[in-house]
Amino acid sequence: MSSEINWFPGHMRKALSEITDRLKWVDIVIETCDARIPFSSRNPELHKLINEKNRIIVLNKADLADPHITGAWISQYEAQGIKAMAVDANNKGDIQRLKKKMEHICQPILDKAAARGRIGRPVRAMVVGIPNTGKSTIINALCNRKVVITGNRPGVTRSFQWAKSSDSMELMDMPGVLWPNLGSKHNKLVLALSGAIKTEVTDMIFVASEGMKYISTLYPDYITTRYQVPDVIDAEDINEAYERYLSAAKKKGCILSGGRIDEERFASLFIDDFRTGRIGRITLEVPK
Ligand SMILES: Nc1nc2c(ncn2[C@@H]2O[C@H](COP(=O)(O)OP(=O)(O)OP(=O)(O)O)[C@@H](O)[C@H]2O)c(=O)[nH]1
Ligand SMILES: [Mg+2]
Repeated sequence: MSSEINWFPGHMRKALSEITDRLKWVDIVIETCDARIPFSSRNPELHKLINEKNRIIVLNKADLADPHITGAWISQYEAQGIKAMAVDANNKGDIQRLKKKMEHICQPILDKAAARGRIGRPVRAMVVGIPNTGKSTIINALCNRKVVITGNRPGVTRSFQWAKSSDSMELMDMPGVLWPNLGSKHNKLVLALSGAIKTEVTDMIFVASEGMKYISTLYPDYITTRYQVPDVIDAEDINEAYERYLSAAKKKGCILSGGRIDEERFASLFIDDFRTGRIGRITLEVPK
């Protein structure tokens, strides 16, 4: 992957304007981020749009993230007066807590509506965020049934869609949106590694080898243990990092006929290991 990576197709531009147009219809916005990359998975364009609304930041996929660092992020948000929650969308308790928090935040709006005669009006929520952070999964979990499409790749939801959780809650699913240029080289790398950027526009060998190098600096034992490679001597040494990458690929049997290392196959395997938590619970960004 080069630092020129960019993925801001037409449907994302359209989604941004759909979000802008429909914000007035909702009482609260759920901004889903990826708990493994809480900084890079927050879209600055979205942030500008929803800053004035009732909002909860959901650090989703918390089951894949380092719980101590997730706790530190939540504490930081709370210290800043920002409502935030760590969520595993597949955990019923987490979803119940999210629902309760949404209802609590929206209660004053419902009370006002009731005073004007609109008794029992449902809470209306919009779920936004970058691709593949689990927006649609959270909506299905809140509805307790499969109402919207989910998928293990970015760009699954293509247009806004209402989903009714119950008589007391209506949810609007939105396509995941990135932003032009995607920030620093670090942002791009971790967005690609986490699965927010579609595979076709990324150099997977670059993402995997740089990802492995980066994870080695943060969690050296995880890589050594999973791939049975030597301990890191100098985490910044690119030659050593590349040797460890090749050695891990060899250990995993990624070898082409003639004995050459199949770097591409190992890249997919490594990225999949990271995305499914098989390397360990990893967070790539700590609060500042
Ligand atoms: N481990 C784990 N996986 C999750 C969680 N939430 C969602 N997923 C998985 O993440 C993938 C993406 O989920 P979606 O709900 O389709 O994500 P989305 O944000 O709606 O994605 P787009 O519509 O493409 O923007 C799916 O494979 C889900 O099963 C979670 O809390 N933990
Ligand atoms: Mg979706």
